Amino acid sequence: MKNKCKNIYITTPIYYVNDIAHIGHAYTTIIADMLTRYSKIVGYDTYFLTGTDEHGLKIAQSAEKKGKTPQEYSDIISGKFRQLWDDMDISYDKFIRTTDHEHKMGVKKAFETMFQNGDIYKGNYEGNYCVGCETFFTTSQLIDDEGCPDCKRPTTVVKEESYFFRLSKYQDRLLELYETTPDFILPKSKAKEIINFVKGGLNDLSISRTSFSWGVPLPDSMDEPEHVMYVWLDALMNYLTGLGYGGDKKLLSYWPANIHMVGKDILKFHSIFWPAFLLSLDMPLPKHICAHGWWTKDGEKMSKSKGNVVNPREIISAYGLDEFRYFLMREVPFGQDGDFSKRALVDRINSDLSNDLGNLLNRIQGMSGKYFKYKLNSKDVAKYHQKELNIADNIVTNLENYIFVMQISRYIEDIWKLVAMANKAIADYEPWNLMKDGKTDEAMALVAFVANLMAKVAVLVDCVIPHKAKQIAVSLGFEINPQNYDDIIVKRQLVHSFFITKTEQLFPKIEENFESIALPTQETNPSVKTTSTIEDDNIITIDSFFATTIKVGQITEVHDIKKSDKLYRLLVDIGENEPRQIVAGIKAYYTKDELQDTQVCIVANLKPAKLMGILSEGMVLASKDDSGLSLIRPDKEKTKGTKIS
Ligand code: ME8
Repeated sequence: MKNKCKNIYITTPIYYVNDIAHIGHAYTTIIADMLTRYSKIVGYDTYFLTGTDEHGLKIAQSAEKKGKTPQEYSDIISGKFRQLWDDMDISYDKFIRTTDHEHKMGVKKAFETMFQNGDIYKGNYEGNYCVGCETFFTTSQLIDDEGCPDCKRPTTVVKEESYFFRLSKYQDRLLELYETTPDFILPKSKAKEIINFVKGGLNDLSISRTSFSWGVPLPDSMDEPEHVMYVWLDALMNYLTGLGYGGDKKLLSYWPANIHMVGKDILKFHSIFWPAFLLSLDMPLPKHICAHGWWTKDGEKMSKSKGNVVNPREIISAYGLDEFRYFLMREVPFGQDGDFSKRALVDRINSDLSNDLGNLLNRIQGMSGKYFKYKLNSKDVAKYHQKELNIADNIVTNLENYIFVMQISRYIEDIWKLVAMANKAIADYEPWNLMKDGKTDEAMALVAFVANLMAKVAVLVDCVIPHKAKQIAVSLGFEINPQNYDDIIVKRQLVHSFFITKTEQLFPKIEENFESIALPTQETNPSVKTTSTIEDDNIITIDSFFATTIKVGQITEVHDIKKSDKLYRLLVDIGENEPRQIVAGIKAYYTKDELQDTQVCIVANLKPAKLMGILSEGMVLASKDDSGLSLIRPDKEKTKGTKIS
């Protein structure tokens, strides 16, 4: 087995208890869960921490509004978070609360250590504070002298005695960190903004408050009963106290964290404040801060007042837990913003899960039952399918490269290449004809080959859709565990034999009609057509249309191609980690300047092809008539990567 001794430590943010969990919180937690499950199956000793952030003015105010003490209020909401993660089968090892006694002890210990190291001093704070973001701002950072630059809500003026952390002292060491560890912040594209911020100069940070009391008191040695700790110092410390820092230290061997999974909204706290605190504490730094994008609903920001907050429980009960997990991880490349719509979810379920994966299992069950009494052996698989096996194994070997650089949607996309390969093998070799022609050995080899591909898929998607992966494994008669990961994935071994069991449908198709926008009936509006006059042999269903992924992209570079007066080589950013390279025959109609930084629509799931020896990873959409060629573009600027439907 792989280096089993390696420790992996993965965390989510600890969520504020001023609100109940929605799709954004679920997304962060699901991705962290996926990475944890992956690390465990690969054989790493993995620890996964999540929890709730319960101190600070924001929570105190929310509790007051509900007529509860902050502790009572925190107990209720924290309990709801934990219950949701339990119901969603999130594989956390510890659920930490910042009101836990051990945590508070650890935070005090950290304050004392920083103070002893000369990094904390007493002063007076005068500035602006956003309660919603629990963040201090200088007046020059505000919008119209008052608004929070992050959430835009009004800030309040704060003037009070405070302890300060010498953040400014760490400016150079932070810049050195970003330079020497370019993958400290992932995706790497997000590092630039942080580096610029730090280069702009860091002010020392106010780390204690005296105007309210709902927080961790300063250590007794400071003799400052009026002060409580700044909530972000308290909160960030959870990553260490969760391992026993300042207490029994039992789990500190997991430190440093491999992955702090966060949303982009709190990247600054994790990539500036947190490493500076750790440097002051003389503790090793985390390996990666991974910042994902923001979810909106049907193109709009979610908010309670709009009533458009996506509740994970509702989605899961309507569409299924693994379906929800799959959608979140597959739909949007990590780091990009995503839009949640039921239609997009149902499209994914019906195409990727039901049509591709579910049907494949169905076919394996059907063929093995009909031809081989549900018993398959792999003895002739290599004889007939070695070439395909090599291709499949090369895809599988490469997958590992995607995970810890957060190319999660890419990981899933490549696994689906195995699914496609299996479905194609059935179509190409036609086992029903092999059986008719008496080529039983060949038919057995084919069905067993397909079952082996399915076994690999099941092991690989266990971290993504764990419950359905187990259903596949039960149907194939094998187990998903680290030993089998090692045999099937790492050592590329075949499963010698299968005893197939028929199970219920893996992903039943969802019949949901999204076209049902209420139209006036014919009686009230005679101009509304009720029968179609379209006459076209090529008519397609909506499903066929959605097999094509068309996305909005931004042209970031335009290059000539040697010896071609028709083609440009374009780099088009469609919100993935790398821009797509596309060769387009539009040179006769557009100058480079006319194209640079403009938006276009591209077919994003076209098989890559070489044109003039250059790989083209998509097709730019255009329309051409006698008057020439025009590119098809969105009429208002859209987020890069937005799907066209
Ligand atoms: O910031 N899209 O807690 P929080 C994507 N307590 N992710 C979203 C999201 C959305 N629309 N909304 C929330 C805090 N999130 C602090 C953290 S850590 C030491 C302290 C997710 O309850 C995302 O992960 O406001 C974001 O970073 C987190 O919830 C913020 O949770």
